[in-house]
Amino acid sequence: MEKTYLMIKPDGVQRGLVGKIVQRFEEKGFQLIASKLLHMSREQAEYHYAEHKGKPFFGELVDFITSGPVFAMVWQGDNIIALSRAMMGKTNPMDAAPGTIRGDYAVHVGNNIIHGSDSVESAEREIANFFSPQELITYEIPLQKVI
Ligand code: RTP
Ligand code: MG
Repeated sequence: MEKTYLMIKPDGVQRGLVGKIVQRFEEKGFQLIASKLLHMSREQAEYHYAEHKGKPFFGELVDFITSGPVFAMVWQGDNIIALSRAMMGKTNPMDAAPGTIRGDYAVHVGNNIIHGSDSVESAEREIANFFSPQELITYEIPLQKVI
């Protein structure tokens, strides 16, 4: 089953949006297999955003993501990487459609509420940056069938 790393950024945590955002992914039909509130180190942040190292916004991005606690989650489901990014909306909330998380709750690109992995490789790397394998709790959902 495909897994992804979803993270409610410090702005989403401070605005009390954790419950609403978790609810969207539950209602979609995805399965939560790990979660925790954490305040990441600069090292973890620089590793998480390594692909953006050298870009003009990198310093601000690391400052922001380490400025307060984030709500880190691992979710699983078919095609969850693409589907969760569609639910999040475009990176810049100015371009994010209403009905998406960023479209509904955010205005500025630097404060766009949520992160989601963009590939299977990124998801594996990002999950390992914040969770040990023992923290991923996979479980059967007997009444769930795929048709
Ligand atoms: P994320 O990694 O946070 O899920 O977002 P994303 O894939 O949609 O966007 P990405 O290109 O990976 O950019 C990572 C985060 O950097 C901030 N950003 N700021 N000031 C800027 O021009 C700018 N561009 C990107 C955003 O907060 C974005 O989520
Ligand atoms: Mg990204």
